[in-house]
Amino acid sequence: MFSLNQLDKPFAAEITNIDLGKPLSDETFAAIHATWMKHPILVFRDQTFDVNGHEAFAQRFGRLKPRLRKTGQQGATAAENPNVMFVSNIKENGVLIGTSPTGALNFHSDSSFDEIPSKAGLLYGIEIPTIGGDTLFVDMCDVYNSLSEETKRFIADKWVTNIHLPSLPLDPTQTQEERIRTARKAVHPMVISHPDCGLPILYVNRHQTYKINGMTKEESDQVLEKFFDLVDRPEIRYSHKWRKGDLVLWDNRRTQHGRSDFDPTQRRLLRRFAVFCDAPPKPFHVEKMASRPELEPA
Ligand SMILES: O=C(O)CCC(=O)C(=O)O
Ligand SMILES: [Fe+2]
Repeated sequence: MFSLNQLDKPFAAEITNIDLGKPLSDETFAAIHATWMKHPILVFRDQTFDVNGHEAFAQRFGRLKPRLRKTGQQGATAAENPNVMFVSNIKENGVLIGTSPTGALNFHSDSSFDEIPSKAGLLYGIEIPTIGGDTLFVDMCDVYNSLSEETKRFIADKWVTNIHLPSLPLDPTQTQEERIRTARKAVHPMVISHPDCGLPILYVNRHQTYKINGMTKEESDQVLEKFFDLVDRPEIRYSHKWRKGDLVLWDNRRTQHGRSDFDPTQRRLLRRFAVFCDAPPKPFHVEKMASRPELEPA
């Protein structure tokens, strides 16, 4: 049906001999989905679909999540389709056509600052710099499993607040306090349960997790920093070196991703669709959790 090769980490695999631009039978899609549940990072090589083919494949996974920025805003594509997003440093008429234009990116799980984040990201490589700009992936189920029993007990009943601080140039009239207060935010369990396979997943990330609820910011920073350092270890990541025509599909519940730096004078253009989760992330330790708390004032 298609060929599968494990990449240098067991959670990542490469799929060849499939054209995602052609209609896929239910049987083929079910085989892709089952493979994805075993390897939450799937790299499909040599894809040539246009934006419609890309969108049609993304829609097989569920309802598409619109991009954050509106057409005409800095960092939004000019495309009328509200679901397509570019990750790019390219400017047209002096305006960035995509988000996350330059530099390294901290590990994160897309839209974890929304009550209903995305379950899948589908990123397609169009223009690739010659060195750097790798997308880095970590399996947060593995990270959870590597924790001591004492740490697992400590985090079992915790909620965290995630916030969205945009990667684009800051509004110079806002103070940092105002940015945090007015940012898009959501409260989620620190350990979530994978909705399809029930596995425990550590759900905090350096880019978006602002605070553990019920702790002071200082206490929380100290605790979170240890988890962020665990995620940052190079030996546990799969570094995706892009080739033009790659489509990378990630399970956004189970994995986090970041990016290595690259030469800002080289063009980088990737096109992305994201798919909504079916419901807010659920706690792994339901019996230990009080009901979802209100947002704490920042
Ligand atoms: O630029 C990249 O490699 C990753 C960008 C990213 O975080 C995303 O598309 O969600
Ligand atoms: Fe992302």
